[in-house]
Amino acid sequence: MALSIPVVWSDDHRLHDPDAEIWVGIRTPAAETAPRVEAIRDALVAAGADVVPAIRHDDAAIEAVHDSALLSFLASAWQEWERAGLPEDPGQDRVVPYIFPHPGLLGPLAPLVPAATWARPGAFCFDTMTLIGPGTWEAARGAADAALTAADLVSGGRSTVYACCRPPGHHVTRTAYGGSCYLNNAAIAAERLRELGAARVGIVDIDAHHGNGTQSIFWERADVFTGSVHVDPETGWFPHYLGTASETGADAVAGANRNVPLPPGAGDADWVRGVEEIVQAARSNGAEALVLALGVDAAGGDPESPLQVTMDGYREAGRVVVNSGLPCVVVQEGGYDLASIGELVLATLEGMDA
Ligand code: SP5
Ligand code: ZN
Repeated sequence: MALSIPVVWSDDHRLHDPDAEIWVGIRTPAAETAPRVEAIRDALVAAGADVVPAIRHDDAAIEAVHDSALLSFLASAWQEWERAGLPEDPGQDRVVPYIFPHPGLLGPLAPLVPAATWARPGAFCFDTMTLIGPGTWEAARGAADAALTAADLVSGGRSTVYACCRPPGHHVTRTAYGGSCYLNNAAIAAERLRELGAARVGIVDIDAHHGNGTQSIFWERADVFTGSVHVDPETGWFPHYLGTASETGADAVAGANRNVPLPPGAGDADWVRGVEEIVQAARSNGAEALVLALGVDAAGGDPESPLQVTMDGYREAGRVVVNSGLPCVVVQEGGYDLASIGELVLATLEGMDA
């Protein structure tokens, strides 16, 4: 039987080619590449899914989540980099930060706005791995539009809609990008669901990495529950500085965030239990709709994480989410093994398909 869940898609993702990640100062090949979502789309179309084009939404839907200074930086970063001549001298063809307005640098002082183009990215980016090139902004905008279009369809009565977002989004906070992400597509979808009538929304993040950006954006919010099951950052994994179980949301809304960190090597049993725990917590928080931040990098074959989830594990996670009885926007996050990524997303959506 054909997959009945629609796939929202933007061709604009192809405009984004980060090419590389700068890790410990070394330029290494990018893991987050265009063939990722092309492989996902091919697998879903082969399973009979309908492809729906992403509809352009007003900036207001994105400004509901992100600081305007971050958005104007992202929209103009590449053009400014090029105008400053940096691709020729010193020969850097992507926007990369080099100095950061670290709290330890500034103490009580407010940062200056740097006069040098090459000093500005550090004010908005928290790592060196998330490069900006000529089409990055258009692609990120297209991914956000895909998430918004999926949220519109779910608000209009569809029970499950999949947004094939690229670049991914869950590491981006209100004010800073990183982790191969530029706009927080899941957070943008959640705010859209609220705007269109859901009083409370739950975000269930099953990417292998902690959804730090989503957690941060809704930290003080009772009306958007956030939960993440991920490889324990305290065992040496990105985002390294946060993502523990003790992070439960601001005091006034304690319990509105739930983290389930797992040890490297954890497989289906522990991971699916973590997904259940988060879905249950979202329900307890009164969620009327869900956003599933679907990273398939927790799979055993993925090069970016040590978790060992199988195809059946992802299928079971899909069932757990749909058994909540809540409508759900599914947003693509990570997943880097080109050979299996399409089948992993398909397995998850099959688990969700009525
Ligand atoms: C959306 C998502 O899954 N983002 C994950 C970003 C985590 N990347 C951290 C990579 C850490 C260093 N890996 C070394 C490989 C160098 N190419
Ligand atoms: Zn990830």
